[in-house]
Amino acid sequence: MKALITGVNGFVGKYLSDYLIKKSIEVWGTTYGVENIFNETNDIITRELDIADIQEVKKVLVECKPDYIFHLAAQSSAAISWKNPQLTMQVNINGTLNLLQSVRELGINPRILLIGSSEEYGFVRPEDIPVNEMQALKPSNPYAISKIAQSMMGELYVKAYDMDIIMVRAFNHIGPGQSSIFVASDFAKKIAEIEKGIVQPILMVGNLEARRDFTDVRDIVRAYYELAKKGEQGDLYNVGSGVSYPIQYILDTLLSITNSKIQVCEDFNKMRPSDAPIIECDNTKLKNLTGWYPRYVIEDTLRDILDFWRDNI
Ligand code: A2R
Repeated sequence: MKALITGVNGFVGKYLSDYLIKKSIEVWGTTYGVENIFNETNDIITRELDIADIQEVKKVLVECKPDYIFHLAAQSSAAISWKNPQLTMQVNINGTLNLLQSVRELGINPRILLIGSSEEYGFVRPEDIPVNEMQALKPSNPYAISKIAQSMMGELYVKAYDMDIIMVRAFNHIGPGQSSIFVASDFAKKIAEIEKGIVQPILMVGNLEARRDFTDVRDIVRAYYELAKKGEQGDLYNVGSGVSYPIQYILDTLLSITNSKIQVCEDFNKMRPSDAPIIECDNTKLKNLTGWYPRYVIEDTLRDILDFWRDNI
């Protein structure tokens, strides 16, 4: 079995590649932009690829001939999608189209997982919690729209060309190695900097009341693998723990692990008044199909994130 992971150098790609290798799957990965962190001991065959270039996409597919494609390559930040909506659409929509078209034109038939986001649901009313796959889509940023377009293209290619595609909506995932533009990593990195005396012992925070469904990235990649094995062609699955925590809990847990005395201050620039108060995943469909459940408890995940920053600052 051979799997191609686009965006293997990203946060999720590193964990997914490790997991697939442990399952004795031959892993190929495409890298972009950053220095290639993989070397031969990682057992991954890597190719540089700009997903926006269809000729490059075809070249990689011809060479690799994957049984599975995990399409992770993306402009993955909602915040950056406001600053650069064109780039977001180019990478997330055209990039996905390049992948689907290339597979079709080459006449190969790998199983493809298109990784979307809970951002596609957008503003969810508390009475619609937990969010299942039938929830109306009310995107509130360009990134969310790009991922909706991706899912719709996926569905269309299944119907029109009978391609073997599965769509995923992943809820917030966290873990060691995530960029500090995401909340848990942001807090943990600051705490590690405070512990080392690099910055003043003050932590600036945004809205602490919003509740989000946080899942450990190591559980997320296990769900992707299960869906690649057992998902129904053309179906769409939520991936998330099913439990939501207030951001306040993330903060309090991290503060309880450090010995540093830290002052917490509100930063009005980090407040997003349009945020949905609560987002929680209905993962019934995933659970019924695969028996998946999250194995990591959030307190352990947060400790691992803080330890990561302690080691990497
Ligand atoms: O921007 P970079 O240098 O970090 O590279 C990212 C890569 N990427 C691309 N690959 C090929 N062609 C492009 N034009 C292109 N632009 C960006 O995709 C990065 O290595 C990878 C995405 O990784 P992360 O940003 O770390 O996202 P994460 O958290 O691993 O999420 C995986 C998937 C994404 O589709 C998200 O939208 C979704 O899960 O939630």
